[in-house]
Amino acid sequence: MSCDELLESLKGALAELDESRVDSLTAKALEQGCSPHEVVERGLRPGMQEVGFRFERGEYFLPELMISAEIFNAVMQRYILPVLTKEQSGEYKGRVVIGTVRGDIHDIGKNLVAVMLRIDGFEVIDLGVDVSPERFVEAVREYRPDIVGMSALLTTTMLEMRNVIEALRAAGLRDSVKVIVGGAPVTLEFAREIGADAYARDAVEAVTVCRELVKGKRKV
Ligand code: B1M
Repeated sequence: MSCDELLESLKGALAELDESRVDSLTAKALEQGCSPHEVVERGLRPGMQEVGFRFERGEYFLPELMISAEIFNAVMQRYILPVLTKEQSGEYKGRVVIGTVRGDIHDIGKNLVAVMLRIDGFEVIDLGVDVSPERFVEAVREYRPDIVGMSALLTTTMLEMRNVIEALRAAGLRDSVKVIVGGAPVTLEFAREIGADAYARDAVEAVTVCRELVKGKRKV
């Protein structure tokens, strides 16, 4: 099977919540030479999206969403992270405070962004999920990061990103950090509208964008 075919099957296996097939197809795809990034972005992430569509259509319920997250995390731990961490660059790039915004407990994408940033040489302070604007402000005071990263997966919680930016402004800290936002419902237009400095569609792009942000080049 070609890489494309393997990744298509991987997407289907995750959508079906077939853990052993997800496991074996991930291993095969990596053996075949598909990059870990391709496996995640063209196999696993579309599989998760399909789980989401089935949830919307009433074919899946909350337990299936939770199972999909467990399967995703298991193959990340078993196959993807060991390959990625071998690629560690080591050179220090800067400090990032990251979190999933208030009201939102989705953390798979945020964790992936945090891992990729660490591998690239960023120091990452991960505030976890359901992070209030006050907590972001406190963390900026405490850690003095170069960048604040926010993730949101719900159309309702993405609005919290604006509140964080406003809270940073009110605390007189907005100019001391660059702000990057991301997550499935977030767009470049939304990032511009709320006054973020940058947006990234996936974890690899987040790394490239953060590198540019620390060099002071990028403004959305
Ligand atoms: Co929920 N969920 N969920 N869920 N869930 C979605 C997001 C949903 C789209 C499913 C659907 O209906 N189609 C839908 C939101 C609809 C909407 O708002 N329009 C939804 C819903 C409704 C809910 C609940 C409300 C369900 C309920 O309770 N009735 C509930 C909300 C809980 C809450 O947060 N308050 C809920 C709960 C859950 C679980 C806890 C069961 C579980 C999450 C487990 C966990 O994260 N630990 C879950 C899951 C698994 C999903 C789906 C199926 C998968 C999400 C995922 O992990 N994707 C999701 C469907 C979907 O995504 N389309 C869905 C894989 C991950 C690698 O991709 O997170 O997009 P993603 O991250 C990407 C990019 O977005 C980007 O890079 C990442 C890597 O490429 N990125 C960034 C992310 N953050 C970034 C930050 C950056 C830059 C890039 O800079 C800082």
